[in-house]
Amino acid sequence: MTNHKGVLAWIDEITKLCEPNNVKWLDGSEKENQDLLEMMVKNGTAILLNQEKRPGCYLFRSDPSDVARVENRTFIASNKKSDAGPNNNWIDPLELKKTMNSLYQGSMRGRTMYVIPFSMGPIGSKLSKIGINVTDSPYVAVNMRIMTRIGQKVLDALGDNGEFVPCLHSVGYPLEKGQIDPTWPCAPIEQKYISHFPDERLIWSYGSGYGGNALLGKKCFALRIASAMARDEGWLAEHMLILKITNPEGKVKYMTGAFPSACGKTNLAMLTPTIPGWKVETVGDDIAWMKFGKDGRLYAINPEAGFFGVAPGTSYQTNYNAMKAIEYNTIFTNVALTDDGDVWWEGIGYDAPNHLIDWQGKDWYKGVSMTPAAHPNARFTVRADQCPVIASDWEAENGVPISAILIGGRRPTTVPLIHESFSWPHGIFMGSIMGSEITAATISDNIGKVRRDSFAMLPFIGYHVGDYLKHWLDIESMTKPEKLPKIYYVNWFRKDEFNHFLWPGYGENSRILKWIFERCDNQVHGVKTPIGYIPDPSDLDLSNLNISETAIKELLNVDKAEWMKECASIEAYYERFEDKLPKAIKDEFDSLMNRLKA
Ligand code: OXD
Ligand code: MN
Repeated sequence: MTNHKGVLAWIDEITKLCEPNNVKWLDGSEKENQDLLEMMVKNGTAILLNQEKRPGCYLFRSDPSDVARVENRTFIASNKKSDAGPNNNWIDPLELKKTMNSLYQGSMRGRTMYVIPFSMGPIGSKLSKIGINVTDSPYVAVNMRIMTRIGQKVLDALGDNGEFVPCLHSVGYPLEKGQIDPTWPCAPIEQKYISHFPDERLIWSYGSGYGGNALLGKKCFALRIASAMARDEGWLAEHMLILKITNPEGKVKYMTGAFPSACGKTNLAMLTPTIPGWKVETVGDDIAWMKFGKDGRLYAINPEAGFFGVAPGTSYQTNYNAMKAIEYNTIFTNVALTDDGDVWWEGIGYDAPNHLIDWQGKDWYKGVSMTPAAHPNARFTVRADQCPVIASDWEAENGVPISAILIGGRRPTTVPLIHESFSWPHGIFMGSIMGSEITAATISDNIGKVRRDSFAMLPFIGYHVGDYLKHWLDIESMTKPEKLPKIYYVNWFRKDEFNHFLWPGYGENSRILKWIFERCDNQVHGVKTPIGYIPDPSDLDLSNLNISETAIKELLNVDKAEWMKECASIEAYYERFEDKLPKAIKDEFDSLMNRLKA
């Protein structure tokens, strides 16, 4: 319980607005969690999986209309439209509140409203922030317990007048007397609103129960609202993994990495190195908050406490550690169910049995059914400390010092395996242009075009992307140059003329991490190219790797003509920044053009 007047007044206000049948404050205990899960099994919302094969595991199936983040229903309602920028949907905050208030009116009728105090980051750490989540979804409640730190201890840390972000969530499906509750209640798409009020640090989500739309600690708080806080307070809230790497002599470094979706971010965070004596451990797989320490270096925390990972494609071959983590105490959503009560998905690393129940609860037959058995965005939710390679200091109160920032995307052409920036502003320029090439698997009429996504943050910046890049540039003046992490652009996805990947990826990426590690210590030199420093092939550890010299040459090739084309495409992307492209970024672009022409 709490004496925090602000919290109590807000809960009172929401109770009056949403009219739930009951209000339940969650204390975060195991018993409370079990009760919620049992209730959901009883009412058919959850399926208890085979407890011998998957102890403590549950399966949920969402409504087919509610399977992913809905970017076109996500809003940044800043006071001024120009603060939201071209990267966000904007609605005037007063108008949006009016619309949403009428939706919230009585929206929790027939349901229990859960009050979930949660901490993003270790409870009590100066780098952490507190939120109070109100939701009418018990599914959200059990997921929030995994993804964040919840309960009474958070209220204790908040005290009587601490700062908190109110996070209101309703599935938008009030129940009238006698009305039957569907297994996955949600509102129609045009009534879904994932709304952020960055000026008052407030989140209102309505109509969806899925992932980033509903687990408000993740994208809504830890990225969209936190990025606005970070801009105002002089730190960085980023869509980045955090990894710890130890060399054979026992020397440790920490790196963060920003990648758009489908680039193997979770795999990189949990990588098993193929080079002897090197160790990689996980601090975080999705979000990093970085603040300056007393020594002038940037220190990162993972604000989350769990992984909400994409299941399809995850196998013991692609990500052994994630597979080990999800062997128990895991919530699965929209994966397929086997006849013996286990889970299956496309890319799990072994054949489907002849019969499954697919993610929509329908019979699925191998070789006959034409649709995927698991939804491509099916997820697992698991506590971070279940990962066998979680770093012992992953919850370090003061964070971990960052030596290198990695950025990257899927680029079959043009971008070499690795290049290092010349300077901080040059690194920010590199981050601004990163992205993935669109393949046949995505939007067919744009094949070959690059979808640029500055720092993989376009859908997650709570303000204007131009101001965001300016903030990254401003970071430079907050410390001494030698204290700043170095910035590296990696591309594991370069292909040869026969459309084959040139680089084996996965655990072999440790070879590139080793080069970065050694560059940070000035143990190896960089070869200057117009786009940045690349490795001298003799400095890359390629021992016991079956790769040809031609492939290495191709992987490190910087083709001026290709980069001139790249520049034309970058210029087109920058047009979207209106008048807010920082001058330093434009200068970096001009310098690149000059180096390419030289
Ligand atoms: C995620 C995403 O779910 O980036 O992490 O969409
Ligand atoms: Mn993400």
